[in-house]
Amino acid sequence: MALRIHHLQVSQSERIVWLAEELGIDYELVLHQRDPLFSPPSIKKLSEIGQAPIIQDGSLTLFESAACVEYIIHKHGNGQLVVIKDHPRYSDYLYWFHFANGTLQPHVLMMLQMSRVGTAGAYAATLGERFNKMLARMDARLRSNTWLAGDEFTAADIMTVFTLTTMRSFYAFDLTGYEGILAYLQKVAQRDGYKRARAKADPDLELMIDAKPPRSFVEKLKAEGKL
Ligand SMILES: N[C@@H](CCC(=O)N[C@@H](CS)C(=O)NCC(=O)O)C(=O)O
Repeated sequence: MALRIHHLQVSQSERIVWLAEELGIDYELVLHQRDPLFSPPSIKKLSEIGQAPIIQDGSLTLFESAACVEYIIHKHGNGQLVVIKDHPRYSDYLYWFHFANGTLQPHVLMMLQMSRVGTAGAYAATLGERFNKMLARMDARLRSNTWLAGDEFTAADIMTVFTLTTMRSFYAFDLTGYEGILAYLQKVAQRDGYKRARAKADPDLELMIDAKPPRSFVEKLKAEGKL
C-alpha cells in the first residue's frame, strides 16, 4: 500500500500534501471536508482526538504535522528538504522548523480563542505586541534570505506557510508592511509543488498570500447557511 495522506480541507494538513508534492513521492490522497467547522466522523474514526493531519503507512497511523513531515522525509524522501547537522545553517533550519508549530501557530490560536471569549485588556495587548515581534523577526529573516533556513527551500518553509495563509481565514491578521513575508509568499505560490498540492488538496481555496486577510471561513459557512 502506498503512503496514505488524510487531508482535512482548509487545514494545516495542507502541509503534508505540499511536502509529498515537493518530494515527488507516490502517495494516496484522502480528502475530508469539515463538518461544518470541525472534523467529520471519517477523521474521528482514525483519531480519537479528531485532528488532521493523519498519515497511514502499512500498519502505521501517525498524527501531528511535524512528526508526519519528518517521517515522510526520512522514510520516503531520502532525507531531502532538511539541513544536515554539519551544515552552517543547521541551527537556522531547526529554529524555523520548530518555531512554526512551537510558537507561531499556537500563538495565533491563542489570539483566536481570546477574540472568541472577548477578553481584552493587558493580556490581549501583550499577545498582540508579541505577535508583531514574531512577524518582524520572520520578516527580517526573509528580507535577507530566500527561504527561512537560507538559500535552500526546506521543510521549515513547509511547516510555516499554513499559518501565514490559510490560518488567516480563521484568525484575520494583516501583513501590510511585512514586505519580506509578502515577497516570500509570492515565491511559495510560484512553486510547482505548491501549485500541485493546492490543486489536489483545496482546489477551490483562494491563495491568501496578499497583505489583507482573506474572507473568514466561519462567515463563509454562515453565509452558506451551514453554521
Ligand atoms: N499540532 C497539531 C494540530 C492539529 C490540528 O489542530 N488540526 C486541525 C486542523 S487546522 C483540525 O484537525 N481541526 C479540526 C478539529 O479540531 O475538529 C498538528 O500540527 O498536527
